[in-house]
Amino acid sequence: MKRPFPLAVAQLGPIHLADTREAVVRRLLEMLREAASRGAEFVVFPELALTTFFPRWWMTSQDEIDRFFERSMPNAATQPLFDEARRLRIGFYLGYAELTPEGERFNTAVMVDREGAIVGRYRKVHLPGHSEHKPAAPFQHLEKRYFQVGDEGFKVWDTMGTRMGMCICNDRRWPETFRVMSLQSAEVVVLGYNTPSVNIHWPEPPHLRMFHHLLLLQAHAHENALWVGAAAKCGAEDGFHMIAGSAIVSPTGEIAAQSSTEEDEVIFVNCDLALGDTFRKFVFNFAQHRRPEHYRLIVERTGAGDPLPG
Ligand code: ING
Repeated sequence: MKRPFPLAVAQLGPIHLADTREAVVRRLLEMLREAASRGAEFVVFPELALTTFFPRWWMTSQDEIDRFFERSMPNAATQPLFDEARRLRIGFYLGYAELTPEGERFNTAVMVDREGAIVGRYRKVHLPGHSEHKPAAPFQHLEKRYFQVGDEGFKVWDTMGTRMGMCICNDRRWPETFRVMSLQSAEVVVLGYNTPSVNIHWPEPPHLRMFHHLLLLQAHAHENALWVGAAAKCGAEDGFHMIAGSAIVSPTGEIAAQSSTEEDEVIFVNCDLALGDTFRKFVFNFAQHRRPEHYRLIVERTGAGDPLPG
């Protein structure tokens, strides 16, 4: 029996330093309305969807850095998005830089239900890049400098008639991210990303950025029997290019929809959650085929490394 979950991914083109949050929210509203017109009940927006990818810039003044952070959510700039989503009865994922009342700073995403209520929050765990200035590099990647490591783990929430989890960008490169959520019976994982096309550490062939991005989404979706929705912020922000490749991936591991531009673009799939049931029952059946005691036996008998180290 089909279990429909109409999902849209709203890809954002560049956000430049000079762009205001209000201008960006107008773009998000336009895509929210398009998604609703195509029957979506949930929309995925990108990581850090309200500002340019500011970790590319070396900054020393905390006041200057904090201009990119939100002190509350929703707030004056984003309230129109929450209001319109509630009117359209659409839930959404929104990534942004969070500055807490206690002065903590996270790369955060919220999950908002169809009543416009924040039902879940995720703070990015895998912070890539570096914390010191690399003056010789063409751009910086200072997430380790501007954010703290997320302190709430990978959770799964019962909402929108399914069990849905969240992650952010670099998290998608680590198998633990999706496995921890599928062990909590997630059926859907949604994420946003800002992925530079150029590697500042070695002359990586450009095609590998997109190849690895899609490979990881497809592999982690399939091996965890998940629908995965991934929204890019992409194109050249003040001249610094980031890949697109927004996609909705099925539990089969196949790409069900993919963006074809590097601009604001909505993709949509009427996902059938029952597809995941099949793989959870006959292939990735943790209770039947993935027994923790099997791993313990291996470690006891052979002294091999713990399969789940750390
Ligand atoms: N961006 C990139 C990402 O993980 C990166 C950084 C790219 C790390 C390629 C390693 C390899 O997609 C963010 N924001 O995490």
